[in-house]
Amino acid sequence: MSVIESRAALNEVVRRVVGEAQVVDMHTHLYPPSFGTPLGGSGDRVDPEGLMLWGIDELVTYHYLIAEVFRVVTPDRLGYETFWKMSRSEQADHIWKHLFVDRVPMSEACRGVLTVLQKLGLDPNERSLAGYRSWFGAQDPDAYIDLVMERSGVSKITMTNNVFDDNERERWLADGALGDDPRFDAVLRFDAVLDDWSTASRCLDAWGYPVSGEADEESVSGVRRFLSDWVKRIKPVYAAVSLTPEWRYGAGGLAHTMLDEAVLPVCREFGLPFAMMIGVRRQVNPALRAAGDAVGMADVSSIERLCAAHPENKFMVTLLSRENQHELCVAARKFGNLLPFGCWWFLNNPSIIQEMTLERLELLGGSFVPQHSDARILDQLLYKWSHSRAVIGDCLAEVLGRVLDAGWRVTEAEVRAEAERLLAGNYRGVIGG
Ligand code: FIX
Ligand code: ZN
Repeated sequence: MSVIESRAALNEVVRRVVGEAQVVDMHTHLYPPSFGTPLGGSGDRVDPEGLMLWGIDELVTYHYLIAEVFRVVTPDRLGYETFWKMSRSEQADHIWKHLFVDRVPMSEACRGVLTVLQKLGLDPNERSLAGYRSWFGAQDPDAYIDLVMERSGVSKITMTNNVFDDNERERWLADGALGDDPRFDAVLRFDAVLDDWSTASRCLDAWGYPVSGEADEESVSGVRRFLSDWVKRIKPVYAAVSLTPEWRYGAGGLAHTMLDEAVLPVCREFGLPFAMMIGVRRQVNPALRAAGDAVGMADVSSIERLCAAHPENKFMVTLLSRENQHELCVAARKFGNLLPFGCWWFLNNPSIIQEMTLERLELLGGSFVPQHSDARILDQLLYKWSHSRAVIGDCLAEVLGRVLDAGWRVTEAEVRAEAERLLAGNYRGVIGG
Protein backbone atom coordinates (compact mmCIF):
# COMPACT_ATOMS: atom_id res chain seq x y z
CA MET A 1 0.00 0.00 0.00
CA SER A 2 1.37 3.46 -0.88
CA VAL A 3 2.61 5.87 1.75
CA ILE A 4 0.61 8.98 2.60
CA GLU A 5 2.35 12.11 1.42
CA SER A 6 0.27 15.07 2.70
CA ARG A 7 -1.47 16.20 5.87
CA ALA A 8 -4.72 16.58 3.95
CA ALA A 9 -4.57 12.99 2.75
CA LEU A 10 -3.50 11.83 6.19
CA ASN A 11 -6.39 13.65 7.88
CA GLU A 12 -8.88 11.94 5.59
CA VAL A 13 -7.37 8.49 6.18
CA VAL A 14 -7.13 8.89 9.97
CA ARG A 15 -10.66 10.19 10.44
CA ARG A 16 -12.11 7.46 8.21
CA VAL A 17 -10.12 4.67 9.85
CA VAL A 18 -10.94 5.85 13.39
CA GLY A 19 -14.57 6.17 12.35
CA GLU A 20 -14.59 2.57 11.06
CA ALA A 21 -12.49 0.76 13.68
CA GLN A 22 -14.40 -1.69 15.87
CA VAL A 23 -14.46 -0.69 19.54
CA VAL A 24 -14.26 -2.91 22.59
CA ASP A 25 -16.09 -0.76 25.15
CA MET A 26 -14.24 -1.56 28.37
CA HIS A 27 -16.59 0.08 30.89
CA THR A 28 -20.37 0.39 30.68
CA HIS A 29 -23.42 -0.17 32.88
CA LEU A 30 -25.22 -2.05 30.12
CA TYR A 31 -26.81 -5.48 30.25
CA PRO A 32 -28.35 -8.06 27.88
CA PRO A 33 -32.10 -8.81 28.13
CA SER A 34 -31.36 -11.81 30.40
CA PHE A 35 -31.01 -9.29 33.25
CA GLY A 36 -34.57 -8.10 32.66
CA THR A 37 -35.73 -4.95 30.93
CA PRO A 38 -38.41 -2.45 31.95
CA LEU A 39 -39.39 -1.83 28.31
CA GLY A 40 -40.50 -5.01 26.55
CA GLY A 41 -40.70 -5.60 22.82
CA SER A 42 -44.36 -4.62 22.69
CA GLY A 43 -43.76 -1.47 24.73
CA ASP A 44 -45.36 -2.86 27.89
CA ARG A 45 -43.39 -2.82 31.13
CA VAL A 46 -41.87 -6.27 31.34
CA ASP A 47 -39.66 -6.03 34.44
CA PRO A 48 -39.76 -2.68 36.25
CA GLU A 49 -36.56 -3.57 38.14
CA GLY A 50 -34.89 -4.94 35.00
CA LEU A 51 -31.26 -3.86 34.50
CA MET A 52 -31.22 -3.57 30.71
CA LEU A 53 -32.14 0.10 30.17
CA TRP A 54 -32.94 1.32 26.66
CA GLY A 55 -35.41 3.58 24.78
CA ILE A 56 -36.34 7.25 24.73
CA ASP A 57 -37.68 7.61 28.28
CA GLU A 58 -34.52 6.10 29.79
CA LEU A 59 -32.37 8.21 27.43
CA VAL A 60 -34.04 11.47 28.42
CA THR A 61 -33.97 10.65 32.16
CA TYR A 62 -30.23 9.80 32.17
CA HIS A 63 -28.88 11.08 35.47
CA TYR A 64 -26.72 13.65 33.67
CA LEU A 65 -29.93 15.26 32.34
CA ILE A 66 -31.67 15.07 35.72
CA ALA A 67 -28.84 17.17 37.19
CA GLU A 68 -29.17 19.63 34.30
CA VAL A 69 -32.96 20.03 34.50
CA PHE A 70 -32.75 20.98 38.19
CA ARG A 71 -30.56 23.91 37.12
CA VAL A 72 -33.36 25.17 34.90
CA VAL A 73 -36.42 24.29 36.99
CA THR A 74 -34.82 24.81 40.36
CA PRO A 75 -35.84 22.76 43.43
CA ASP A 76 -37.78 25.70 44.89
CA ARG A 77 -40.06 25.52 41.84
CA LEU A 78 -40.20 21.73 41.57
CA GLY A 79 -39.07 19.79 44.63
CA TYR A 80 -36.79 16.78 44.32
CA GLU A 81 -39.34 14.42 45.85
CA THR A 82 -42.06 15.72 43.51
CA PHE A 83 -39.79 14.80 40.60
CA TRP A 84 -38.96 11.38 42.01
CA LYS A 85 -42.66 10.64 42.49
CA MET A 86 -43.27 11.18 38.77
CA SER A 87 -43.38 8.16 36.45
CA ARG A 88 -40.37 7.65 34.15
CA SER A 89 -42.34 9.06 31.21
CA GLU A 90 -43.53 12.07 33.25
CA GLN A 91 -39.91 12.75 34.22
CA ALA A 92 -38.94 12.45 30.55
CA ASP A 93 -41.69 14.86 29.50
CA HIS A 94 -40.49 17.36 32.13
CA ILE A 95 -36.86 17.13 30.95
CA TRP A 96 -37.81 17.20 27.26
CA LYS A 97 -39.87 20.36 27.75
CA HIS A 98 -37.34 22.29 29.80
CA LEU A 99 -34.04 21.18 28.25
CA PHE A 100 -35.05 20.45 24.65
CA VAL A 101 -38.21 22.44 23.74
CA ASP A 102 -37.97 25.60 25.86
CA ARG A 103 -34.20 25.90 25.35
CA VAL A 104 -31.67 24.76 22.73
CA PRO A 105 -30.40 21.30 23.82
CA MET A 106 -26.75 22.33 23.72
CA SER A 107 -25.08 20.43 26.59
CA GLU A 108 -23.10 17.28 25.67
CA ALA A 109 -25.71 15.07 27.33
CA CYS A 110 -28.56 16.86 25.50
CA ARG A 111 -26.73 16.72 22.16
CA GLY A 112 -26.22 13.04 22.79
CA VAL A 113 -29.93 12.34 22.74
CA LEU A 114 -30.22 14.14 19.39
CA THR A 115 -27.31 12.13 17.95
CA VAL A 116 -28.98 8.88 19.04
CA LEU A 117 -32.21 9.85 17.27
CA GLN A 118 -30.26 10.88 14.16
CA LYS A 119 -28.26 7.61 14.08
CA LEU A 120 -31.54 5.69 14.32
CA GLY A 121 -32.90 7.57 11.32
CA LEU A 122 -35.50 9.42 13.41
CA ASP A 123 -36.15 13.15 13.12
CA PRO A 124 -34.51 14.79 16.18
CA ASN A 125 -36.77 17.83 15.69
CA GLU A 126 -39.95 16.36 17.19
CA ARG A 127 -41.26 18.62 19.95
CA SER A 128 -43.14 15.72 21.55
CA LEU A 129 -41.83 12.34 22.70
CA ALA A 130 -44.94 10.46 21.57
CA GLY A 131 -43.61 9.54 18.13
CA TYR A 132 -40.32 8.30 19.54
CA ARG A 133 -42.11 6.24 22.18
CA SER A 134 -44.08 4.31 19.60
CA TRP A 135 -40.92 3.66 17.54
CA PHE A 136 -38.94 2.36 20.50
CA GLY A 137 -41.95 0.42 21.81
CA ALA A 138 -41.99 -1.55 18.56
CA GLN A 139 -38.36 -2.68 18.89
CA ASP A 140 -37.33 -6.09 20.19
CA PRO A 141 -34.70 -5.50 22.93
CA ASP A 142 -32.45 -8.37 21.85
CA ALA A 143 -32.43 -7.42 18.16
CA TYR A 144 -32.06 -3.77 19.13
CA ILE A 145 -28.76 -4.55 20.87
CA ASP A 146 -27.42 -5.90 17.57
CA LEU A 147 -28.63 -2.80 15.73
CA VAL A 148 -27.02 -0.40 18.21
CA MET A 149 -23.73 -2.31 18.32
CA GLU A 150 -23.56 -2.44 14.54
CA ARG A 151 -24.33 1.29 14.09
CA SER A 152 -21.99 2.41 16.88
CA GLY A 153 -19.16 0.08 15.77
CA VAL A 154 -18.95 -1.62 19.16
CA SER A 155 -17.92 -5.28 18.93
CA LYS A 156 -18.02 -6.03 22.67
CA ILE A 157 -19.85 -4.44 25.61
CA THR A 158 -18.22 -4.75 29.03
CA MET A 159 -20.67 -4.75 31.92
CA THR A 160 -20.26 -3.52 35.50
CA ASN A 161 -21.48 -6.29 37.79
CA ASN A 162 -21.72 -4.84 41.27
CA VAL A 163 -22.02 -7.80 43.64
CA PHE A 164 -23.10 -5.49 46.45
CA ASP A 165 -26.19 -4.45 44.50
CA ASP A 166 -29.06 -6.65 45.74
CA ASN A 167 -30.97 -6.55 42.45
CA GLU A 168 -27.96 -7.69 40.45
CA ARG A 169 -26.64 -10.19 43.02
CA GLU A 170 -30.01 -11.94 43.40
CA ARG A 171 -30.29 -12.30 39.62
CA TRP A 172 -26.86 -13.95 39.40
CA LEU A 173 -27.64 -16.29 42.33
CA ALA A 174 -30.88 -17.30 40.60
CA ASP A 175 -29.22 -17.89 37.24
CA GLY A 176 -25.47 -18.29 36.89
CA ALA A 177 -25.77 -18.27 33.08
CA LEU A 178 -26.93 -14.64 33.00
CA GLY A 179 -23.66 -13.44 31.55
CA ASP A 180 -23.45 -16.02 28.76
CA ASP A 181 -24.45 -13.53 26.04
CA PRO A 182 -21.37 -13.41 23.73
CA ARG A 183 -21.90 -9.70 23.08
CA PHE A 184 -21.18 -8.91 26.73
CA ASP A 185 -18.26 -9.46 29.11
CA ALA A 186 -18.67 -9.45 32.88
CA VAL A 187 -16.65 -7.41 35.38
CA LEU A 188 -16.52 -8.12 39.11
CA ARG A 189 -17.18 -4.80 40.91
CA PHE A 190 -16.85 -4.51 44.69
CA ASP A 191 -16.28 -0.88 45.83
CA ALA A 192 -17.39 -1.49 49.43
CA VAL A 193 -14.58 -3.97 50.15
CA LEU A 194 -12.06 -1.13 49.83
CA ASP A 195 -13.96 1.96 50.79
CA ASP A 196 -16.92 1.07 52.97
CA TRP A 197 -15.79 -1.76 55.26
CA SER A 198 -18.71 -1.42 57.66
CA THR A 199 -21.12 -2.18 54.80
CA ALA A 200 -18.84 -4.81 53.28
CA SER A 201 -18.26 -6.68 56.55
CA ARG A 202 -21.97 -6.68 57.42
CA CYS A 203 -22.87 -8.06 53.98
CA LEU A 204 -20.06 -10.62 53.89
CA ASP A 205 -21.07 -11.93 57.32
CA ALA A 206 -24.69 -12.22 56.13
CA TRP A 207 -23.58 -14.02 52.95
CA GLY A 208 -21.60 -16.66 54.82
CA TYR A 209 -18.11 -15.13 54.68
CA PRO A 210 -17.34 -14.44 58.34
CA VAL A 211 -15.20 -11.32 58.71
CA SER A 212 -14.42 -9.05 61.62
CA GLY A 213 -14.08 -5.30 61.97
CA GLU A 214 -10.33 -5.61 61.50
CA ALA A 215 -8.08 -6.61 58.62
CA ASP A 216 -7.20 -9.82 60.44
CA GLU A 217 -6.59 -13.27 58.93
CA GLU A 218 -10.26 -14.22 59.24
CA SER A 219 -11.36 -11.12 57.31
CA VAL A 220 -8.69 -11.48 54.65
CA SER A 221 -9.56 -15.13 54.00
CA GLY A 222 -13.27 -14.29 54.05
CA VAL A 223 -12.78 -11.63 51.37
CA ARG A 224 -10.56 -13.95 49.30
CA ARG A 225 -13.20 -16.69 49.39
CA PHE A 226 -15.96 -14.21 48.55
CA LEU A 227 -14.09 -12.78 45.55
CA SER A 228 -13.02 -16.23 44.33
CA ASP A 229 -16.58 -17.55 44.50
CA TRP A 230 -17.86 -14.62 42.46
CA VAL A 231 -15.03 -14.87 39.92
CA LYS A 232 -16.02 -18.51 39.35
CA ARG A 233 -19.71 -17.54 39.15
CA ILE A 234 -19.60 -14.61 36.74
CA LYS A 235 -16.27 -15.26 34.91
CA PRO A 236 -15.20 -11.59 34.73
CA VAL A 237 -12.58 -10.23 32.35
CA TYR A 238 -11.29 -7.93 35.09
CA ALA A 239 -11.97 -6.85 38.67
CA ALA A 240 -12.90 -3.23 39.44
CA VAL A 241 -13.54 -0.67 42.14
CA SER A 242 -14.49 2.98 42.22
CA LEU A 243 -12.74 4.88 45.01
CA THR A 244 -13.11 8.31 46.55
CA PRO A 245 -10.36 10.97 46.39
CA GLU A 246 -9.40 10.02 49.96
CA TRP A 247 -8.09 6.60 48.90
CA ARG A 248 -4.45 6.10 49.80
CA TYR A 249 -1.98 3.26 49.46
CA GLY A 250 1.24 2.89 51.43
CA ALA A 251 0.36 3.95 54.94
CA GLY A 252 -1.17 0.62 55.97
CA GLY A 253 -4.72 0.38 57.17
CA LEU A 254 -7.59 -1.91 56.27
CA ALA A 255 -7.97 -0.99 52.58
CA HIS A 256 -4.20 -1.40 52.08
CA THR A 257 -4.27 -4.84 53.71
CA MET A 258 -7.34 -5.96 51.76
CA LEU A 259 -5.68 -4.89 48.51
CA ASP A 260 -2.32 -6.55 49.29
CA GLU A 261 -3.60 -9.73 50.89
CA ALA A 262 -7.00 -10.39 49.35
CA VAL A 263 -7.86 -8.49 46.17
CA LEU A 264 -4.55 -8.55 44.29
CA PRO A 265 -3.72 -12.20 45.11
CA VAL A 266 -7.15 -13.22 43.77
CA CYS A 267 -6.49 -11.15 40.63
CA ARG A 268 -3.15 -12.91 40.18
CA GLU A 269 -4.66 -16.34 40.84
CA PHE A 270 -7.32 -15.85 38.14
CA GLY A 271 -5.19 -13.73 35.80
CA LEU A 272 -7.45 -10.68 36.19
CA PRO A 273 -6.37 -7.08 35.65
CA PHE A 274 -7.51 -4.70 38.39
CA ALA A 275 -9.34 -1.51 37.35
CA MET A 276 -9.45 1.48 39.67
CA MET A 277 -11.74 4.42 39.00
CA ILE A 278 -10.72 7.11 41.48
CA GLY A 279 -12.05 10.55 42.35
CA VAL A 280 -15.80 10.34 42.92
CA ARG A 281 -17.11 12.38 45.85
CA ARG A 282 -20.26 10.42 46.49
CA GLN A 283 -23.66 12.06 47.10
CA VAL A 284 -22.67 15.68 47.60
CA ASN A 285 -26.34 16.26 46.89
CA PRO A 286 -28.19 13.10 47.99
CA ALA A 287 -31.53 14.53 46.80
CA LEU A 288 -30.30 14.05 43.23
CA ARG A 289 -29.71 10.32 43.86
CA ALA A 290 -27.52 8.87 41.04
CA ALA A 291 -27.00 12.43 39.78
CA GLY A 292 -25.73 13.60 43.18
CA ASP A 293 -22.03 12.65 42.90
CA ALA A 294 -19.19 15.13 42.33
CA VAL A 295 -15.43 15.08 41.71
CA GLY A 296 -12.22 15.34 43.72
CA MET A 297 -8.52 14.93 43.05
CA ALA A 298 -6.93 11.50 43.57
CA ASP A 299 -3.48 10.83 45.02
CA VAL A 300 -1.42 9.57 42.07
CA SER A 301 1.57 8.76 44.24
CA SER A 302 -0.57 6.00 45.83
CA ILE A 303 -1.12 4.53 42.36
CA GLU A 304 2.64 4.64 41.75
CA ARG A 305 3.34 2.87 45.07
CA LEU A 306 0.73 0.24 44.23
CA CYS A 307 2.20 -0.46 40.77
CA ALA A 308 5.71 -0.62 42.23
CA ALA A 309 4.67 -2.99 45.02
CA HIS A 310 2.83 -5.36 42.67
CA PRO A 311 4.73 -5.57 39.36
CA GLU A 312 3.01 -8.89 38.58
CA ASN A 313 -0.46 -7.30 38.71
CA LYS A 314 -1.92 -5.34 35.80
CA PHE A 315 -3.65 -2.08 36.70
CA MET A 316 -6.12 -0.12 34.57
CA VAL A 317 -6.80 3.33 35.99
CA THR A 318 -9.11 6.20 35.17
CA LEU A 319 -9.27 9.35 37.27
CA LEU A 320 -12.24 11.66 37.52
CA SER A 321 -10.43 14.95 38.05
CA ARG A 322 -9.14 16.85 35.01
CA GLU A 323 -6.29 18.08 37.20
CA ASN A 324 -5.03 14.51 37.71
CA GLN A 325 -4.66 13.61 34.04
CA HIS A 326 -1.13 14.83 33.30
CA GLU A 327 0.33 13.18 36.41
CA LEU A 328 -1.45 9.92 35.51
CA CYS A 329 0.33 10.03 32.13
CA VAL A 330 3.67 10.57 33.88
CA ALA A 331 2.94 7.70 36.29
CA ALA A 332 2.14 5.45 33.30
CA ARG A 333 5.56 6.30 31.84
CA LYS A 334 7.10 4.91 35.02
CA PHE A 335 5.08 1.69 35.25
CA GLY A 336 4.37 -0.55 32.26
CA ASN A 337 1.76 -2.40 34.37
CA LEU A 338 -0.36 0.78 34.54
CA LEU A 339 -2.84 1.36 31.68
CA PRO A 340 -4.61 4.73 31.74
CA PHE A 341 -8.09 4.54 30.25
CA GLY A 342 -11.06 6.68 29.32
CA CYS A 343 -12.29 10.23 29.76
CA TRP A 344 -14.56 9.38 32.64
CA TRP A 345 -17.97 10.98 33.43
CA PHE A 346 -17.44 14.75 33.86
CA LEU A 347 -14.42 14.49 31.52
CA ASN A 348 -16.44 12.93 28.70
CA ASN A 349 -16.84 16.21 26.82
CA PRO A 350 -15.14 17.09 23.50
CA SER A 351 -13.02 19.93 24.91
CA ILE A 352 -11.54 17.73 27.64
CA ILE A 353 -11.32 14.54 25.54
CA GLN A 354 -9.18 16.57 23.12
CA GLU A 355 -6.87 17.86 25.86
CA MET A 356 -6.49 14.43 27.47
CA THR A 357 -6.01 12.52 24.20
CA LEU A 358 -3.37 14.88 22.87
CA GLU A 359 -1.36 14.80 26.11
CA ARG A 360 -1.64 11.01 26.25
CA LEU A 361 -0.48 10.62 22.62
CA GLU A 362 2.39 13.03 23.26
CA LEU A 363 3.51 11.30 26.49
CA LEU A 364 2.55 7.65 25.87
CA GLY A 365 2.40 7.25 22.09
CA GLY A 366 -0.41 4.81 21.33
CA SER A 367 -0.11 2.77 24.57
CA PHE A 368 -3.32 3.71 26.37
CA VAL A 369 -7.10 3.37 26.03
CA PRO A 370 -8.53 6.76 24.99
CA GLN A 371 -12.16 6.12 25.87
CA HIS A 372 -14.88 4.04 27.43
CA SER A 373 -18.53 4.99 27.12
CA ASP A 374 -19.81 4.51 30.68
CA ALA A 375 -23.17 4.09 28.93
CA ARG A 376 -26.07 3.33 31.25
CA ILE A 377 -28.69 3.21 28.52
CA LEU A 378 -27.97 0.98 25.52
CA ASP A 379 -28.83 3.63 22.92
CA GLN A 380 -26.11 5.92 24.32
CA LEU A 381 -23.47 3.84 22.54
CA LEU A 382 -24.69 5.56 19.36
CA TYR A 383 -23.70 9.00 20.63
CA LYS A 384 -20.90 8.40 23.08
CA TRP A 385 -18.80 6.60 20.49
CA SER A 386 -19.57 8.87 17.52
CA HIS A 387 -18.79 11.98 19.57
CA SER A 388 -15.56 10.47 20.93
CA ARG A 389 -14.39 9.02 17.60
CA ALA A 390 -14.58 12.51 16.07
CA VAL A 391 -12.27 13.98 18.72
CA ILE A 392 -9.93 11.00 18.95
CA GLY A 393 -9.64 11.00 15.15
CA ASP A 394 -8.74 14.69 15.10
CA CYS A 395 -6.11 14.20 17.83
CA LEU A 396 -4.54 11.18 16.12
CA ALA A 397 -4.53 13.06 12.80
CA GLU A 398 -2.73 16.00 14.42
CA VAL A 399 -0.09 13.85 16.09
CA LEU A 400 0.52 11.69 13.00
CA GLY A 401 0.64 14.92 10.98
CA ARG A 402 3.52 16.11 13.13
CA VAL A 403 5.29 12.80 12.40
CA LEU A 404 4.70 13.38 8.69
CA ASP A 405 6.14 16.89 8.98
CA ALA A 406 9.24 15.34 10.53
CA GLY A 407 9.71 13.27 7.37
CA TRP A 408 8.32 9.89 8.50
CA ARG A 409 5.94 8.30 6.00
CA VAL A 410 3.05 6.04 7.04
CA THR A 411 0.66 3.83 5.09
CA GLU A 412 -3.09 3.45 5.62
CA ALA A 413 -2.44 0.00 7.08
CA GLU A 414 -0.15 1.50 9.72
CA VAL A 415 -2.76 4.13 10.59
CA ARG A 416 -5.38 1.39 10.89
CA ALA A 417 -3.12 -0.62 13.19
CA GLU A 418 -2.68 2.38 15.51
CA ALA A 419 -6.42 3.10 15.57
CA GLU A 420 -7.29 -0.54 16.29
CA ARG A 421 -4.78 -0.67 19.13
CA LEU A 422 -6.28 2.45 20.70
CA LEU A 423 -9.92 1.37 20.32
CA ALA A 424 -9.58 -2.32 21.12
CA GLY A 425 -6.12 -3.91 21.01
CA ASN A 426 -4.47 -2.22 24.00
CA TYR A 427 -7.34 -3.21 26.27
CA ARG A 428 -7.69 -6.70 24.84
CA GLY A 429 -3.96 -7.17 25.34
CA VAL A 430 -4.33 -6.49 29.07
CA ILE A 431 -7.36 -8.74 29.62
CA GLY A 432 -5.86 -11.46 27.44
CA GLY A 433 -8.85 -11.21 25.09
O1 FIX B 1 -18.58 4.26 39.34
C1 FIX B 1 -18.92 4.27 38.14
O2 FIX B 1 -18.88 3.26 37.39
C2 FIX B 1 -19.45 5.58 37.55
O3 FIX B 1 -19.17 5.60 36.16
C3 FIX B 1 -20.95 5.69 37.76
O4 FIX B 1 -21.21 5.50 39.13
C4 FIX B 1 -21.51 7.03 37.30
O5 FIX B 1 -22.81 7.21 37.81
C5 FIX B 1 -21.59 7.13 35.81
O6 FIX B 1 -22.35 6.41 35.20
C6 FIX B 1 -20.77 8.07 35.16
O7 FIX B 1 -20.77 8.20 33.92
ZN1 ZN C 1 -19.27 3.74 35.34
